[in-house]
This record gives sequence, C-alpha cells and structure tokens, in this order.
Amino acid sequence: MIDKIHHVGIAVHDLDEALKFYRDTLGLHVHARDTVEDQGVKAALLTIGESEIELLEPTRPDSAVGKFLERKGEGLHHICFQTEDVDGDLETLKEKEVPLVDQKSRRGIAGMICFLHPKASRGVLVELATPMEMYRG
Ligand code: CMX
Repeated sequence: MIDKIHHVGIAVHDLDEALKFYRDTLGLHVHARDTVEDQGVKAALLTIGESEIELLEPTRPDSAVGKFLERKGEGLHHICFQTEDVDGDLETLKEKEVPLVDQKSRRGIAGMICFLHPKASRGVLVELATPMEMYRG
C-alpha cells in the first residue's frame, strides 16, 4: 500500500522566514511553490533525496494550518505516504473503519490526495498521495 514517505509537512507563520533556515542554512533546494486556495495554504517544496519537505503557511486564520498554528504553534503538521492507488487504499481504509478526513481523493499539492484523521494514527495527521504522473483514476 505505501511505497515511501512522499513528504513531511511543517506549519510555519512565514514561508520566507522559514526558508532562511531550510533553504539558506541547510542548503535544501526549493523545487516548487504552490498555493491551494480551498485548503487556505501556500507552500514551498524542498527536495530531500526522493522525498520532500513541505513548508506550509496559512493564507487565512480559519484554515486547517491556521488553526493548528494558533493551537500548537509552528512545527510538524503531517506526514505524507506515497501510494500507487490512493482511491483503492481509501476503499480499503473505509472497509477497516479507519477514521478519515476525506471520503474521496482530491487534487492537492502532492497529486491526488486524502487525509486520515489524526485519531486514526496516534495523534499524527497522515496524508496519502498518488502523484499525478502515477494516477490512473
Ligand atoms: N496533527 C495532529 N493533530 C491535529 C492536527 C495535526 N496537524 N490538526 C488538528 N489536530 C487535532 C487537534 O489537536 C484536535 O485534537 P483533540 O480533539 O485531541 O483536541 C483534533 O485534531 C481536532 O482539531 P480541531 O482543531 O478541533 O479540528 P480542525 O477543524 O482543525 O480539524 C483536521 C482537524 C485534522 C480534521 C483538519 O486539520 C484537517 O482537515 N486537516 C487536513 C487538511 C489539511 O491539513 N490541509 C493542509 C495541508 C494541505 C496539503 O498538503 O495539501
């Protein structure tokens, strides 16, 4: 079901400030920037080998990342596992009665994605993603 860690999401107040550490101090390469309005986030994607770090800044305070920052402050927000078949995996998780945020996959930064509820995974928000070039839905 899971091939690798696709990315780790980190919630930050200010992308440009965060890049001073992740890009300028650690020397990681920023390979993309993206804004997902319906999720209320803008993101910078940094390459680490075959995985990524996704820095997430909220575009509005009532977004998932905005509320997370208010409650918990900056830090690890979610972990994303890559799978070849996000839709098939979602059906399997439903059969196993795993608590989900998304009942259907949707277009996200990492491709076709869905979120599991953190109560399913011991307090860690988990995302599944099938990159668009692999997606056969
Ligand atoms: N990691 C771990 N726990 C989290 C969490 C996170 N990132 N975000 C919220 N929670 C926990 C809260 O601490 C709270 O726990 P308790 O019930 O024990 O207090 C519980 O989830 C509910 O939190 P809430 O603030 O009352 O509810 P929200 O309205 O924030 O909903 C969640 C929580 C997970 C359903 C919501 O954040 C969500 O839908 N997340 C998925 C979408 C997302 O994060 N998008 C941004 C990334 C965009 C991308 O990569 O494409």
